[in-house]
Amino acid sequence: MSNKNAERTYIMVKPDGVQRGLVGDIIGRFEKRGFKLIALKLVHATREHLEDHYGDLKGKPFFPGLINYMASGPVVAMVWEGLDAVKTGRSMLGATNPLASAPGTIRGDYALAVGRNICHGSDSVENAEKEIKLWFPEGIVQYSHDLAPWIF
Ligand code: RTP
Repeated sequence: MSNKNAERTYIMVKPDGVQRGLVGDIIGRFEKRGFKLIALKLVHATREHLEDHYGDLKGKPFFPGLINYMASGPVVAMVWEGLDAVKTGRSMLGATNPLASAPGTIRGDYALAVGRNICHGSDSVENAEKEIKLWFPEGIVQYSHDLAPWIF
């Protein structure tokens, strides 16, 4: 049975988010919301790796441009854990097209173009599991916030 309190999602700051210095803001939003940071690394991904990540979109007219964009610089790969993390993570990111993203969301606050939309978030628990395995094949450090009783 799934435990929504311990749900995990894969969140990635895309190359434009890294270049624009938005990494700290994005991490801060997830921390302040109450999610637990489970894994984090800076990666300049290969085209093959990105084609695996976006495998479902192969054949879309924007696919080559998407791979060029994602391969243009390092990304920040993260796993966040907490209550309903997949759905809540997507709502914090905003709509795929920033022009349709509400103010207060990451894309709604910082982006205008669908081809430069700053961040990625898993769209289902099943895809989150696949993406976490793809980006963190080495596994994830386990730790408990319970060890730090001053964190609420
Ligand atoms: P993501 O996977 O990056 O979180 O985005 P998403 O689920 O919200 O949207 P998806 O349809 O999976 O598209 C993946 C990424 O492809 C780029 N895109 N460009 N030019 C276009 O029409 C177009 N449509 C999508 C965006 O960077 C989108 O986030």
